[in-house]
Amino acid sequence: MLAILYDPDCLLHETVEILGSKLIPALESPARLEAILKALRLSEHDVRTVQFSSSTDEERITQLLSLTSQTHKHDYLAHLQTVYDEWLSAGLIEREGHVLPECFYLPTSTGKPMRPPKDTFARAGYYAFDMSSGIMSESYRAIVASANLACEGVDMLTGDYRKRATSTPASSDVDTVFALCRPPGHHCDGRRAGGYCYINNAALAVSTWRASNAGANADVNAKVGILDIDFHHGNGTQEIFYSDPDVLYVSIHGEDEFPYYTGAEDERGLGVAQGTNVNLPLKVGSSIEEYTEKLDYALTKLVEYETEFLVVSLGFDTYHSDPLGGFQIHTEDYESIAKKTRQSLKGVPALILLEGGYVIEDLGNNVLSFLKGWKS
Ligand code: Q9C
Ligand code: ZN
Repeated sequence: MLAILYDPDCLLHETVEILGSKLIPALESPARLEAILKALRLSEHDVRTVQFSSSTDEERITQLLSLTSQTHKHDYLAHLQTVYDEWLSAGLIEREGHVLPECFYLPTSTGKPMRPPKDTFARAGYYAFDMSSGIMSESYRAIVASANLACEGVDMLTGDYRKRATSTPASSDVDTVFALCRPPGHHCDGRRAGGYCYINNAALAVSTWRASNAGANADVNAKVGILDIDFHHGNGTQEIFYSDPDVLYVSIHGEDEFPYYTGAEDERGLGVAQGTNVNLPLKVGSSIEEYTEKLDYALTKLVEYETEFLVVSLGFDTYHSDPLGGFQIHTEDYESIAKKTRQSLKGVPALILLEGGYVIEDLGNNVLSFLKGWKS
């Protein structure tokens, strides 16, 4: 059975970005999620709503933060929570304003360790790598709500969700959860935001999965496979698991596209994790046939690895008319992509996390097409 998870607070984050020399509403907008919800509700899909901010369960809140801290630096998380208020008090922005960095952290030859600057204005650039990760008044609430969906999704797959929420039917045999995360996560590397991402939801899912295994005296090092099929390379996810042999990260993405400095084939993982990072860059303009070849290879890798838990970083910016993408992929193709993936990894519990996808008009249908293929 497939369950879909949504948190209304994910709609609250609404920031701006630079296009050319103009400040515009960020393409990663609440309208994306609204379009998906509308399509799901008009179809037979049941969407389960959770609202993290209304949770009074102190233990749960502590748990989410502690799981996030396993892959994200404490000072970075604190920055996400406080920077808007600090900028407001310092008179750097108005109430409707957005925190946007001026100057990014520079690697130097001094041998000095990275250290956050004292000045709150300067700190914005220390904790980001681009200008597509603005922060406004409600951002933190949405960021945490989005992250929590990844956590809840894992809990549903492991049965921990049932233990906490007694109202949930005891016999739910959920083997796939689609978490409607917004903001997305795969560009965040645990110490800085970028590419519309603030917390790496996929990394949090892995931590949650391991914590559940530990609690159940099961194998904490159970093998996790991450299939990243957003148009962009998931530099953040790659970075977080680059030395971890128990996570296989496989990504199909536009060659030489954003985030530009990562995603090459020769990035294969470090030390004992050599071979557990697989980048499959594909030329801009590639067809679904060319895409499918890469996908088949990616799935073979995930099967050979003996993936026990699958995380799919799912972006719809591979769509032919996406303003940030560049593949020739159409609505019906998502059905075959999903079907192939599910068939290759039959029986493996799967958490699907929403990443990018910016053609609002077609986003709903693209999601429905993917779900149709997954369930077939
Ligand atoms: N002025 C994801 O798809 N650059 N992120 C946008 C527009 C950032 C994409 C530039 C693209 C980030 C999750
Ligand atoms: Zn993307």
